[in-house]
Amino acid sequence: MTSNKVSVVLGAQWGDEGKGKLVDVLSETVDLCCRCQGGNNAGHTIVVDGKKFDFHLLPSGLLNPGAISIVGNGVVVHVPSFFDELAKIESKGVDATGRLFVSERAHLVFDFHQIVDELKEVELGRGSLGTTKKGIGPTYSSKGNTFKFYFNYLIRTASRSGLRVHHLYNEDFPEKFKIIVENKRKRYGNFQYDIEGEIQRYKILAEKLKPYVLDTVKYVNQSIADGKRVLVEGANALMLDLDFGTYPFVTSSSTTVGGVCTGLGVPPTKIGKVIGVVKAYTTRVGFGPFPTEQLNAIGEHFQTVGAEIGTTTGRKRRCGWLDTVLLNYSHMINDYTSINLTKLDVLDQLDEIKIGVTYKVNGKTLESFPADLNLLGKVEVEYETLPGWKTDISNCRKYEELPINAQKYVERVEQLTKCYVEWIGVGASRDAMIHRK
Ligand code: 2SA
Ligand code: GDP
Ligand code: MG
Repeated sequence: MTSNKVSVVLGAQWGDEGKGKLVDVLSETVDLCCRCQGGNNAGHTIVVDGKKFDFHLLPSGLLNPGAISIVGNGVVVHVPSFFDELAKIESKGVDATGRLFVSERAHLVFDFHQIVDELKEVELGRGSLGTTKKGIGPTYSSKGNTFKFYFNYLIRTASRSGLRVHHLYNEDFPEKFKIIVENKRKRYGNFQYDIEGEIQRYKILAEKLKPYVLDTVKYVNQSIADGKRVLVEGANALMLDLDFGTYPFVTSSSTTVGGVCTGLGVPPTKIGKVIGVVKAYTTRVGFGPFPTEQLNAIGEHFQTVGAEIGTTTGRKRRCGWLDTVLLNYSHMINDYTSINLTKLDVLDQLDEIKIGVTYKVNGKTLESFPADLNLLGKVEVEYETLPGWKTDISNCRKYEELPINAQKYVERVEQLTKCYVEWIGVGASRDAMIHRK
């Protein structure tokens, strides 16, 4: 039996590579566009005819009127933000009626999770992570993996105390909600929170949400069986993955291709293309080591020319050269079938361009990407230097139209990563993309 395969778009670095734009471009040819992890910490920007759309919780495929959008079971959902974002998108002329669904199994983010997110960051002090304070970590921690003190031992346990979308429709929802908030107050101090007011608010929100709630596991699998074209939009990125990222400076979900299976209930045998989105340089928001970071004029160039400002929090993104040690680690875990190299135009004015190719500690080359951040913080990066092209490439739409030095840069990235660069971004707008077949 031949089966239809799911295509996946994943961030290959520390996020903000331009996943939203590729998803928007690809969604013109799909029937379903699904989010499988993360929440409204994500910020995916799409520019169409000069109009800017920011997606946080909702799939970027919503701009394509022919695609059904799915918020999968692995996503954490703050219901008020769901409706705020929907209203904002609809006010720009997008009609989402009957084509947006949220999994009944998705965990709920409440305002108290956001309060706790902030309190935890304060508690961590100098060791804080620089989260988006959207309550993502506390919600995933209620769902599953969490750390607890047990007779002086710090143990990893599954908390299983979260509330999911379907719980909104149970009679005992208020009671469960109260117990959870009280427990958080025991742990974090008696923070201000109108529990009764919140319960009343969620009575109304639950009714409003009803038409969007679906058994998405069944729906997505049935769609695949029916030969529908399914696209998955990864949020955050490999280096922010809870297991494989620069722990603890990571988000709280599985951002790898594995997260697609657990976040949608899709078997691995149904996954086809896995497109890694790679920015032509590197950025990260939040704290943690960043070997190719440039705290100099080059970093400022990327920051200003690339407009590197957080889509969700407005924070300045840290910037540095492309890092192929990191990319090869990312590629090993996700096995990208091809790459979308984005923001190549941001390099237009540079005389020369560097690519990080090796990590060394005390003169010795590291054989694999370090798990220990003390070690990662110490690495010296060896770079290759390529000549720039000093030409505006923003109007190029075919590979052959790129200046020869830009082509050489792309081809060097391919050699270093052993992965085909299928898509090249040359500007923010939807049409500013080169597709090599
Ligand atoms: P969280 O809030 O618990 O997920 O934060 C944990 C770490 O994950 C990082 N993180 C992100 N990194 C890049 N982009 C993200 N989305 C927004 C954007 C971020 C913004 O598109 O710009 O606006 O600041 C994102 N979301 C989470 C975060 O910085 C922490 O390092
Ligand atoms: P995402 O989180 O991976 O979807 O990326 P973000 O939307 O957070 O950040 C990417 C930013 O770069 C957005 O402002 C996009 O509009 C913009 N962008 C995407 N691709 C390109 C490109 O090829 N060139 C330029 N100049 N901007 C781009
Ligand atoms: Mg982003």
